[in-house]
Amino acid sequence: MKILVINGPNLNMLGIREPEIYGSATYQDLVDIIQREADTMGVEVSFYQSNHEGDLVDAIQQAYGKIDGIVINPAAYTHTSVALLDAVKAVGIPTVEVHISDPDTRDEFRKISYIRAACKATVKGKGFAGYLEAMHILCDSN
Ligand code: CA2
Repeated sequence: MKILVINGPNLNMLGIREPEIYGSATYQDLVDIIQREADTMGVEVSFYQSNHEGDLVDAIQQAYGKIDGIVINPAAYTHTSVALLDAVKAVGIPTVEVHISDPDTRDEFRKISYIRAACKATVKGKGFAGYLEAMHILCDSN
């Protein structure tokens, strides 16, 4: 089982600003936590982070035929991007949407998720543990 973990804009800044919302651990800490869980599960995991919508679309397309499941936190593009929705639909790879915070309890504009329609599940408001739950959802249904 091969899983690709995709993180969108500004998530490379984890631990640097807004610790009250996203915690004080860094993006590298997130990668390390996911890698450890993947090793325990016997899953092959790879990582991609970009601040650019088209690069995220490219990463999803490049996963076609190579990756069995995608865990994606599209960050702000959750609330704006039909392109990411279309990319996930196009490749047909089982995908789980993750949010560190719970966007539904924040600003009104965060209540919309375009990508959700193409995802098999959404995990939100569980911090970094949400990424691990997402990997388990993908593995359990594989
Ligand atoms: O809760 C999440 O994971 C979000 O996807 C994070 C996005 C936000 O736009 C979504 O509504 C919910 C923002 C990521 C920004 O990350 C930062 C990390 C550190 C400092 C500042 C921003």
